[in-house]
Amino acid sequence: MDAINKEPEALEAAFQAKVDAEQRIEPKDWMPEKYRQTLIRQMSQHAHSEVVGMLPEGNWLTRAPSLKRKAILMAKIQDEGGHGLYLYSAAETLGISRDEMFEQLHSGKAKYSTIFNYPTLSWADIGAIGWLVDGAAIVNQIALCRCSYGPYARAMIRICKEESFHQRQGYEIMMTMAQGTKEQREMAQDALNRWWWPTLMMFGPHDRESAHSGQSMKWKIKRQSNDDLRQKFIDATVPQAEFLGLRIPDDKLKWNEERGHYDFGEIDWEEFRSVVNGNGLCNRERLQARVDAHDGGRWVREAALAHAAKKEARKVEAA
Ligand code: FAQ
Repeated sequence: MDAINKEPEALEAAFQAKVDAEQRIEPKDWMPEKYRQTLIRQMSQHAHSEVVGMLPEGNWLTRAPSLKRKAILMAKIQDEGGHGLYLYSAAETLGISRDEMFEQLHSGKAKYSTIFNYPTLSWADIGAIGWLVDGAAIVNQIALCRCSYGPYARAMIRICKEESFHQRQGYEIMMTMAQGTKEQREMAQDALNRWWWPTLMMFGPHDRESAHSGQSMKWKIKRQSNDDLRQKFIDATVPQAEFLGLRIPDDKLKWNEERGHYDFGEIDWEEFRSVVNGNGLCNRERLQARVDAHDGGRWVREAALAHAAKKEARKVEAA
């Protein structure tokens, strides 16, 4: 039956049945308005995170310790920009324009990941970001490869492949430093100390506090809960830290034989809320950098539009 002739309840039931049957929802399919809005929120926040996420690493481009490290870091940062672009494009299929999404970011209405509001104080932070932040992003995004919305799931497959390279390059920096001089080992440990807890916050609040999880899991936008993904990340990362000879800054971290998982200490949720609400160490600086970049690029966008219009006019004239 044509979607137009169906009652809203029947449309919703057919939609849920499709999701339950693991069929993908595509842009032209009927979808509940709240599903569309939830995806726009999550995908645009995800895109903003990728783009703002270029800034902490960008800080070290001019100070990378060798030409090779500089070239690798440049390529990684460009990948993150590319991820933002796939995600903005995927979100546009839901009927929001890129300009609207930028406006939401620049006005402070849209969120982006808390992790990018922390400063990068030493070269070891670049290793820690690749190892931990990209590592956490992969754990979260592998689950999103099976998201019910087709364009988001497909974007995630490519993004995960690139994040996997990013994670390895970060781990390799940490390995080099952990096997280096005493000062280098101390820098690596200091970076782990500062990035560990903020990385755990990337997975969002506890399941019981998570406003959107229930509905998003039912719609198979999210396939695993915030706490399950956080645990998965910790279980995978602790042996990696041991291999580096570094200590994770959590006295409560301990393997629990019965659960088959690591137990760990409580996250400072006060700090999380404060960073979400714009009061992290770098929130203002990050947002200002994005606003300035957007304003600074205005002439390029205008010139590109003028060029396209001129080309089109010439084509019409010639015809
Ligand atoms: N930061 O009900 P929930 C990367 C907000 S990409 C800020 O649990 P949900 C690549 C949440 O938005 C990293 N806000 O929400 C890279 C919601 O607020 P709202 C980004 C957070 O959506 C690496 C409220 O709290 N990845 O790293 C955070 O079901 C290196 C309630 O929370 C993604 O965005 C947070 N950490 O679950 C780039 C992945 N956590 O909108 C450069 C896609 C929660 O009601 C360098 N997103 N909030 O005002 C997701 O998987 C989900 O959106 C979650 C949150 C899991 C983040």
